[in-house]
Amino acid sequence: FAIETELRTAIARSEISLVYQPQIDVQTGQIVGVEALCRWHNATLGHVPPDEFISVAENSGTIGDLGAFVFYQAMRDIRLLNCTIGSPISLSINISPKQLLEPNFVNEVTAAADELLFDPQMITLEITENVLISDLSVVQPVLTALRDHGFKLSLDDFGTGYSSLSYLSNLPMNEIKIDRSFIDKFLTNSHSESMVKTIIAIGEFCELKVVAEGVENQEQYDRLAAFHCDLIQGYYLSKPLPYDELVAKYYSLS
Ligand code: G
Ligand code: G
Ligand code: MN
Ligand code: NA
Repeated sequence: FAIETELRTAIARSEISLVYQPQIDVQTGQIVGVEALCRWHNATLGHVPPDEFISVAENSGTIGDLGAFVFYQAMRDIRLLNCTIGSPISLSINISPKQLLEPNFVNEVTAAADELLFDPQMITLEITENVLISDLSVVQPVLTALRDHGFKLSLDDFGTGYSSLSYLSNLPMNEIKIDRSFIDKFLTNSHSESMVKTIIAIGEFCELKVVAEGVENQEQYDRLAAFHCDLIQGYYLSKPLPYDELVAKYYSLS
């Protein structure tokens, strides 16, 4: 219960921060976007990983506030960055299934983009595949509304959950992210290699961008490039960085 109690006041105490992990276009080698990931440091609990506190937030009714904090902060940061660089980058934000299905979500995220003058076309909302466990008749109108407002949609952790090709063709997605578990071992495990190739082929066929996450070395990068994966993310290029470090590493103007 300590996590739940502390989490209620974590935003007010400025304990939640964001880090940004670059996404590189394999064709050009340029950064074309970043994924925002949240971090929580609490005086008594120390660093609590998002895997733990996101589900607590979902089950204790605070995911709406936490999620709104994340998308406002991320849009503020990346809008500021985009104002100072030549070619603007896109912003990927993780949206939990519970957060997505809160009645005000579409209004709030749209209002945030409006207020901060952030073009929704430059925002990708990442939704994990297991959102599809929920009733499609509930999920689909929300996704369609987001697309109508201009947001891009990405299916995160692809290959691990319950999607089928019929889901994919019925949902207004723009992108799929190959789950890290396949990238971890696709160089040595033929099943994982087949999964990676198949997901890339599905992406091509469905006209979806394909992102590989968790790329940790050059061999993986080169192989994914040879397979025509579109975007690469992972420690090989950069771990997720606080805003100031992201700017210093990639955009220092000195
Ligand atoms: O950053 P990383 O290790 O530790 O993230 C672990 C998990 O937490 C990932 O599945 C990631 O999608 C999720 N996560 C990180 N930040 C957020 C966030 O702001 N919102 C949601 N819903 N999930 C997040
Ligand atoms: O599920 P999601 O894709 O949102 O989560 C991304 C998670 O993967 C974050 O926890 C992030 O810190 C982590 N991550 C990013 N790049 C790498 C990597 O190259 N290797 C490993 N092991 N984890 C990574
Ligand atoms: Mn993600
Ligand atoms: Na993922």
